[in-house]
Amino acid sequence: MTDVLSALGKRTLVMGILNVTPDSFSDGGQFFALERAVEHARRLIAEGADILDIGGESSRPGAQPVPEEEELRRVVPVIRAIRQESAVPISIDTYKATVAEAALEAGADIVNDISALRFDPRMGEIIARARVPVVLMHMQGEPRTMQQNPVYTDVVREVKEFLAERIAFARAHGIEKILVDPGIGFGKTVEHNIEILRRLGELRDLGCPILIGTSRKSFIGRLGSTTPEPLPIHERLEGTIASTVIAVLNGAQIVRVHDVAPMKRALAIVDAVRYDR
Ligand code: 8Y7
Repeated sequence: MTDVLSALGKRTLVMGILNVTPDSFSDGGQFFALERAVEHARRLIAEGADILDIGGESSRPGAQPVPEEEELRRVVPVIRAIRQESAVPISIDTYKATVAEAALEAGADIVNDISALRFDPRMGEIIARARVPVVLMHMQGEPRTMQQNPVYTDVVREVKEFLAERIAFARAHGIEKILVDPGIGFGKTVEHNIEILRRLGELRDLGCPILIGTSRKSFIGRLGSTTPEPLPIHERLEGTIASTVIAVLNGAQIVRVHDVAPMKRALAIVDAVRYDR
């Protein structure tokens, strides 16, 4: 199942984003949210997603935390349902050890922790015991306030030093499979995000596969717009593809995106050049 990671170095892997948040269009409650999520998962799989990243709490700037019980109610049934019909590798997007534990029990294969094992003291041991890969992501601050005034002397150096420290921490807990992520948009200005994309190659020295997520993020909406207003979400695909291609040419091996089919079409060309096929 986690054999996906064996394809690393052969082609770029696409992680499809599956947000499981309450259904705002009907009053059907949990059941309809589950049905909608499973249908979206089927679509991501059909489009060729190599991994699904399932999350029950928004990490968008300014978002409020979701209680643990609610997060569990959202993600666990979705993971179980997908597992019943597909062997697609599943990543659980959470920084809570209890949620990670239940998700792994339900069939998840990877833990994507935006806090890089900092927010929950039990996370390291849960992941080590399950012997699954972890994604360690850089973030300055916390989601609710991180975009208020991010400051760095040298953003790439600081991200790299942070990730090196978190890799050592994960290894000390007995975690062996480690992916790193610079955390585009997590406590970063537009300029910080640009600098990270330009110099992403410096993170190769860490010796871990690099994952990156630029999909539909605010810097794309701002850079791509010709007016003071950022581009609406549905006009951010081209910027998402451009930024992802740059990241891949600079060493990213896994890309986290909403729009799997267009990204797969773009990466077929990138991979043909990059991996000489
Ligand atoms: C990322 C992420 C989000 C990312 C990793 C959004 C959960 C915000 N972004 N996880 N999660 N990397 N590893 O706009 O960039 O998708 S949520």
